Amino acid sequence: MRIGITCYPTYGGSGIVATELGLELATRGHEIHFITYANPIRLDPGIPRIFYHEVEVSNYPLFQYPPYCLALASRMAEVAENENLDLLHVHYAIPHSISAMLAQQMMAPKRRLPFITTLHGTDITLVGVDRSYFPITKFSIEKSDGITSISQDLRRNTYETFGVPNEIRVIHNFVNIDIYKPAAERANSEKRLMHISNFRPVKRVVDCIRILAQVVKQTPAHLYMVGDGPDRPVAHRLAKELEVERHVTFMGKQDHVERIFPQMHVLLMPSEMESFGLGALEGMACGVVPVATRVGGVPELVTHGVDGFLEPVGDITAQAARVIELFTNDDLYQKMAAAARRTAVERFATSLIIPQYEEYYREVMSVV
Ligand code: GMT
Repeated sequence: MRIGITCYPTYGGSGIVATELGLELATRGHEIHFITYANPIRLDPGIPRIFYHEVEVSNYPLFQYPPYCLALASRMAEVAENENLDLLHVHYAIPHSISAMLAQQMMAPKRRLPFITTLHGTDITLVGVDRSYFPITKFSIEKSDGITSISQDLRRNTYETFGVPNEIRVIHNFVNIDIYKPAAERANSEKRLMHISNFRPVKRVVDCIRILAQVVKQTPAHLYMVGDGPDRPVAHRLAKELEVERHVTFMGKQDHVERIFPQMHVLLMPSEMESFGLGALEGMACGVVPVATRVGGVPELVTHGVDGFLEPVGDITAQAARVIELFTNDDLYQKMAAAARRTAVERFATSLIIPQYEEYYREVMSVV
């Protein structure tokens, strides 16, 4: 198949899923055309069957807001025609599915160009419910030829919020278990906690600092904060205030997280809302045990007490107690780390999930 993929290329889990999906599909013989405003993160140049088409948004003094959505639609139609694309697959509803719909209409006199929208989370739970975007998000879902959601919970939420009539296919996030894998040897001199996110308020990064402050009162630990975003300075300040600064390292944005995860022991994901929790899955594939919040689609990934722990949002004491339990009971830790890896391998490996996308593409393409 010849597939055009559009996503937010430099930021967030949806871009990572879209990029890794493109890479996996190319490995399986499909031709993948990324149509984005920047080269997607995690996409090294020169990979066979992967092409990148940049969307250029020219500015004009009249435009207070350059119309990216239109530039994207033009580019999608152009690439679809020149490269004879079978399908467009857009990640994150707004504005990508509206651009895809316009491209589809531009192509209509020549041939059918179906498009699939994958819902990732905040496109529904934050942006979609915002008053200014609600009607267009609903419309974009209704107009898509296919809709996938990354968890049952997000699917339920989408139906509840928008009351759309479409069938929504759940296709969970996935992980390449050959790239994300436990280290042959993990440094055991220091107990390592990790957090990875875009440091937005929904991630509750300051909770990580509060958890750490409780943990170090009981047992030695070091917290590695990976990523960047608006709440990073707040977390930094709190670390100083709570006098745990020397136990925290802010690592900033990292390109090769598959090299970092295997050196960690526990992943903190104290999110307010999480439609799935890709970071937790990547960690679990590396044998890192997640201590997360019981929200959204996270229980579809983490089985409490088996391959990770789930506690209420904002319950710092409960989350810290789980970390302490793991850091002071090595048998329990080893058992749960092995179970975490097993979950990634047996339920979320690319070999299990990518065929679900391929199957869905065929279904959507075959509709006449
Ligand atoms: O929250 C993020 O990290 C970014 C966000 C996005 O849309 O880019 O992530 C969402 O998509 C990920 C990949 O499908 C999911 O694993 C995350 O759970 C989801 N984030 C939220 O729902 C907050």
